[in-house]
Amino acid sequence: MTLVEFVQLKPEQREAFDADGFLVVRDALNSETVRQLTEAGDRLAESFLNKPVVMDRAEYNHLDLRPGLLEETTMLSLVSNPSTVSLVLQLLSPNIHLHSTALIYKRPEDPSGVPFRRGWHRDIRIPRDLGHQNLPRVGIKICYCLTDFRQPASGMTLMARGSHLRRAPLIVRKGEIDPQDVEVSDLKLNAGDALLFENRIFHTAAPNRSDRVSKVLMYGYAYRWMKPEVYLDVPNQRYLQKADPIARQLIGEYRDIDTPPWALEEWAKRHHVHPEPVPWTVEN
Ligand SMILES: O=C(O)CCC(=O)C(=O)O
Repeated sequence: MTLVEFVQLKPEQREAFDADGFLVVRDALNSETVRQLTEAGDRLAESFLNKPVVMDRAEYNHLDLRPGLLEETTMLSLVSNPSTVSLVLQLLSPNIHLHSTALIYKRPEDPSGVPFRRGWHRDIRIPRDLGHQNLPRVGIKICYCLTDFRQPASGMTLMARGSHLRRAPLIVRKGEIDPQDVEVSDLKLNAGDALLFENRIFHTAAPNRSDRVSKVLMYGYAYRWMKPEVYLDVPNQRYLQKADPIARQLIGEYRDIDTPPWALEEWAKRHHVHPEPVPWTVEN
């Protein structure tokens, strides 16, 4: 896939993303692409999928595989998926690259099992250094659904709607697992849909109480001055040889942040979505 195809971010999509901290993109992938990605994902997850059944051990039933995804040709080409990456570019800027990759599978757990402790968090650990006040938006993850998520509690990541603007930690009452004063969204999505969410939104993994394995791929994009996760730090030359200039930027070939990101800047100019330049000084 290449970014030859341009998808305009609609004003109402921008408003929804700014207000909620996330955005659903329906039918971001066609069924053939979902099939190919699932085949590749199942290959990578083979030993996880073949483990004996043990209910009610979240960590045992949850796979979060990060390195090695781009070895799969379909997962490599997903890095430039036009229907989603076009939108991420317009929400951040052309100065971005791939920051993380994850294949997340959750096996079914006992539907009547006790609720388990959540892992509510904001991404990239930025609040550990900057606190919760005045956090910037610096990255967006694209969660691609490889299975349907039509029933509640079927393994979709939970989002605390609007919590990206929160200036304090979440408040969870003693003995409870979810925060009190925010709307917890368990989104109903179909295979092929994508969920975009930004780094500041509080979100958590949740158990899969359905009777099928839940499957998603999550690709995180961030400004080029953000160091990617360690397994993407040095781009593999084999990936770069197969890539066009835009994919090369996204995979991380443009390492000098003082050099402009030509490939995506030109793309943004061509489609009239290049942000206004920000000067260092202005004449008074
Ligand atoms: O496994 C999940 O559903 C959540 C993943 C997550 O929290 C993350 O990628 O930051």
